[in-house]
Amino acid sequence: MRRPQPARGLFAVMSSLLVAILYALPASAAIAPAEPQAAQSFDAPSKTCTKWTSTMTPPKTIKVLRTASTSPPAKVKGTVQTVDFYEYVATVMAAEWPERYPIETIKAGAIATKQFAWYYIKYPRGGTKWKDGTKYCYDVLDSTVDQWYRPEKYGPGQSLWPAEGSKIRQAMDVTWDQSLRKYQYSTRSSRFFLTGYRAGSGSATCGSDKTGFKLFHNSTRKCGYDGLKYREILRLYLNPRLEIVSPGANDVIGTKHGDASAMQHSNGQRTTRVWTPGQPAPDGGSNAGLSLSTADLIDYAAGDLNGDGRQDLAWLKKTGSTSGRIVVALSDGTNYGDAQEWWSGDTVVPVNGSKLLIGDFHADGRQDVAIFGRGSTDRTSRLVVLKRSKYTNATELGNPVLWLAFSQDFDKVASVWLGDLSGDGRSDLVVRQNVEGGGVRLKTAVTKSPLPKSYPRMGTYKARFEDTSLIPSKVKMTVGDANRDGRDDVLMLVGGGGRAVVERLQGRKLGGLKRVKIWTAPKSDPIPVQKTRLGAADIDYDGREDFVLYSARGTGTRIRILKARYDTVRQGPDWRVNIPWEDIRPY
Ligand SMILES: [Ca+2]
Ligand SMILES: [Ca+2]
Ligand SMILES: [Ca+2]
Ligand SMILES: [Ca+2]
Repeated sequence: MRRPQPARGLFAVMSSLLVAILYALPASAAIAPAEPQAAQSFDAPSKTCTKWTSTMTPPKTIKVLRTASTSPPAKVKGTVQTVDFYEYVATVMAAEWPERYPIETIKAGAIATKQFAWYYIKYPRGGTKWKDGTKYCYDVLDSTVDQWYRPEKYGPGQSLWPAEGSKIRQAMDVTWDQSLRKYQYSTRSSRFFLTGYRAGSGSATCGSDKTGFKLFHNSTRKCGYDGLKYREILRLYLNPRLEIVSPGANDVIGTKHGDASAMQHSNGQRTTRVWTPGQPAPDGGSNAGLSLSTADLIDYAAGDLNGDGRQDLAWLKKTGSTSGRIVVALSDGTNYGDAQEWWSGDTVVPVNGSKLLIGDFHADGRQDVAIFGRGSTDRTSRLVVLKRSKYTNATELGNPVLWLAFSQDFDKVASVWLGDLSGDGRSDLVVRQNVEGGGVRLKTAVTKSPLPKSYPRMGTYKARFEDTSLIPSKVKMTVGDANRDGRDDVLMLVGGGGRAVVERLQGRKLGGLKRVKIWTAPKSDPIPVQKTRLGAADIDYDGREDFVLYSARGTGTRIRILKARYDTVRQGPDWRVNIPWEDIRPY
């Protein structure tokens, strides 16, 4: 999640000059936008109005042609207003996706509302208006031809303006950096498409009137009541080939781009090292170095624990055989801040050998902390979740709740990750086993949706991938969404028997994994897989998590980025650092 900068003051000043008019129209669906229409073609000079070409970062402003009549002295009809884009979306949302809707429906609406306007800023239709002898261009109309925009009723300072903390503002903030695409197989490219929404039939049930391009107020509201999360709603209405683009995974430094992050293991100490794109060949890590003492240190993990879009660091310290404390250092955008104790108590599972994991188990946009540990009987394991229930209490984590207790010999777990394979916003579990006699196996369990009130909260734990031809020491894996379909994938680097191969095991709805080979390392620049460790981050800020390879090179380490594309990778950046490869652990 990423909160936008506070809205700028320009429009707030303008709106205060306007006379509030109460419109009789209901804040509902009668006021949905027109059908999507193809952008017309124009001469080059008139093609841009609000000049904004990015499809990754939302525009800052929008030009709106006012068609509504208001009373003097603030007659706006026929004028083009330049409006802060965030304010524009909030004002439209207040009318179109009101507070009484379920929050997940509002989130889906917030993405569609933002993208509708963004689309016409990026692909202008060339609208102009003469006023007092001057020609003004505009991006959208304030009427139902586009989206209903009435700041005199719903704008800042008015009674219906969505306040900070309202459902609308929460929904907008959680989804602000997210946008939608349709993948096109024919051109192997993704299209930033025109979203829309309409009232739809009052009798339609959730999903029954889906078309692949629009949302419907009536039925998506029912989806919200049915317990669907916004990604599930978007996928239901906008599939096939929908991509939910959520860029910047693993941004520690606060540049928005994802960073390469690894812990340097040395005697008695663990030191964070973070490398950020745009800085050539940094040496010895960046300024985000934080040192942890190894005394009683069990494990550490990265995650955004305060919802500002930056990855923070958490670690687990042992205080007894089944008790510990969780300490957090928040990233301030430049460095990790002071260590704060967030929780201490009974860990339920034995602390020794346990793994600390971070993920969102409730699909509420807040990252929770989990501990994966030994089960209470032989050859079993357990996963417990400590819920982060609100942000207002800066340090609050709930006590561990049993999420899954299952037949998995704890001593046979080679690696464990959290990832949202099913794409509902809830973390699922991925366990790697190295098969006796050869090969690699992955087993998964998916958190149920909607979430059951009591145990078990996960579906069946079962094998989803197995290849007995693989040599475990030459197979490196991590988890991230490499094809930006909103579902996490297992990123896999496979060596042995020739040149190294990059593969993606694509997460699927029920926790399945679909194997797709995407790239073979060139002969001229091979990858020493056995002496490589794998991390993931969205280095180029396109919503696809990229492969971060840490490979042994001389006495140091080569950090090599393979940027994920749909069916291949692009190489770079490529850094060399003076840290022995043996000491580096990606996190
Ligand atoms: Ca954070
Ligand atoms: Ca999930
Ligand atoms: Ca994926
Ligand atoms: Ca990327």
